[in-house]
Amino acid sequence: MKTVYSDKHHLHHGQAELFAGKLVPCFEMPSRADMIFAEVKKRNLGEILVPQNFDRTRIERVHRPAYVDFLEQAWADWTAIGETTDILPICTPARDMRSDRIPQNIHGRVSYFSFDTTAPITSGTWTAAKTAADVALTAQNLITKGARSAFALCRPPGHHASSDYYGGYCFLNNAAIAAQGFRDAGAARVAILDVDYHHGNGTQSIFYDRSDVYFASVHGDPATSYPFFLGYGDETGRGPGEGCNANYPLAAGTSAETWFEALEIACAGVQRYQPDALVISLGVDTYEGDPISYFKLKSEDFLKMGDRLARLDLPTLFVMEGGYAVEDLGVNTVNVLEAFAHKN
Ligand code: OKP
Ligand code: ZN
Repeated sequence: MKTVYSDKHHLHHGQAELFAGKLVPCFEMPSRADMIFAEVKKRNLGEILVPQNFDRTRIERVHRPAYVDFLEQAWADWTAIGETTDILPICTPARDMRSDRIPQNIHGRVSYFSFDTTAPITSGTWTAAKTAADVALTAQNLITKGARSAFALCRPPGHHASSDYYGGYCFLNNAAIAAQGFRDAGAARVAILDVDYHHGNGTQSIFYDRSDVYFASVHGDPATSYPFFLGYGDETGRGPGEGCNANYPLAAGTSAETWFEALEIACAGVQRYQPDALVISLGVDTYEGDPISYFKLKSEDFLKMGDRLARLDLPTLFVMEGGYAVEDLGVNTVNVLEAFAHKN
């Protein structure tokens, strides 16, 4: 399996996120992608490619142009008012507040386009996020050109970012951009299977009204797990998209055995949909050692996961999402990919 990777992810390096009432060092750190990259090389997963530079219009197929403008300009707008630290929002438009007017000043704009306090924007965030989207599109293109699988080693991750807001360490939705890439290259139906511990709220939202992209996710129950406000089992899609969204929320503390039962049901849904291509939002924060998540998969379970995903027998793009037990992150991630490649 080929890997697409760029070291430009280092340009995104937040200082701190708000966690349990304190500013703590960001869990989503550059060493994460470095660890995965080192393991890909160590185990000879396959050739490693740098991303091509795609036009911004490819991103705007799933993100609102005003949002992309905001991300590209945010750091310049922030430093223009004399600020020098990372950008974090002050407030968020809740329930009955106005969301039809984009504020003019940078503090207002940051608050408008974000939904939490975990994703600082730094001087290099736009370049890193744009490059991660390019990584996903480059890997998608390999599959469109005939490869059976590919690994997009994206950082920052993407699945919490929606059409016009960021949060949860995510700015551009790499998996959604790639899924749309498959559609634009002629695939009639694309499925996205999200195995990250956290619900992929952004991906769900982007495709919620559509029948051409199926979204399935196994994740921590939003009643007790981040991102709290999306990911319940009764969210099944809307209008033409009815039946094309499938959530499998599991209680915090869920065992590997129960997790694999849910994966089995999610895989059956993907199979029924008969997609032309599959995108896996690959978070490995389901690991028992993850510092911010609460499932109990062991490193060997990630081999089993790769094995199961291979049996779907579909052209498959892996897009990196979460995983914060940095020491074991490379092994857990490459376990999925290697087991998958072994069967394909
Ligand atoms: C990003 B991805 C939980 C705090 C949650 C944000 C988590 C973002 C996860 N106690 N902080 O889905 O891995
Ligand atoms: Zn996660």
